[in-house]
Amino acid sequence: MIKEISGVIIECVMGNIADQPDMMAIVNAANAHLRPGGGVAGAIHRAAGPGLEEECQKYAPIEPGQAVITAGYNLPNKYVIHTLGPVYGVDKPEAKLLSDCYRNSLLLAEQHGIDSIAFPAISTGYFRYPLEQATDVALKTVIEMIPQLKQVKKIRFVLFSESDLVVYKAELARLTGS
Ligand code: AR6
Repeated sequence: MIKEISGVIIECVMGNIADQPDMMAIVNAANAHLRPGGGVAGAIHRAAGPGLEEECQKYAPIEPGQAVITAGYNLPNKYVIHTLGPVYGVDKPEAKLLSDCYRNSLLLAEQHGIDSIAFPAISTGYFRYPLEQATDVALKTVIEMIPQLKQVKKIRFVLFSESDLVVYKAELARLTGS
């Protein structure tokens, strides 16, 4: 599914965040210590190689909602933006912290001249944020940011299952009135 809002393309696809070769940056659903871990972080660190973890140690630990940027190492992407989502039911207020992840990642992308960026569904795996609620926060935050974006021209949401993709598509259609 592809939508264009004020010259910025928003896409929702099913796939692996570590296999998005046409994106200048990908976003990591990181842990506070910026270590490999499982899920998205594990896939990204495996594909990037040990240089990524080494650079990450300069910035760790990070707080929920914060984002930091590194090179992409063996990934096909120039940059990785690492952000720490809230653990649902623990880090509060969850919606604000999750929104901060998307906003701060996009602000870093703007500062680094990034024209295309792919996001996973932050916090919806090990951190147990309910997918529908997290989707609402993710898409609303990105759409709100569009008027401020001068560098970012393409934003891709990469979902790990067909059922997650269905939720994203429905929410994007609802928010964009089509
Ligand atoms: N590509 C795209 N999406 C994925 C992939 C992938 N390769 N792998 C999982 N997902 P999670 P979190 C989906 O757990 O909830 C880690 O251990 C997954 O189905 O990666 O923010 C870190 O080290 C889910 O929908 O991130 C942290 O400790 C979404 O991506 C902690 O988990 C996020 O799942 C972060 O937890």
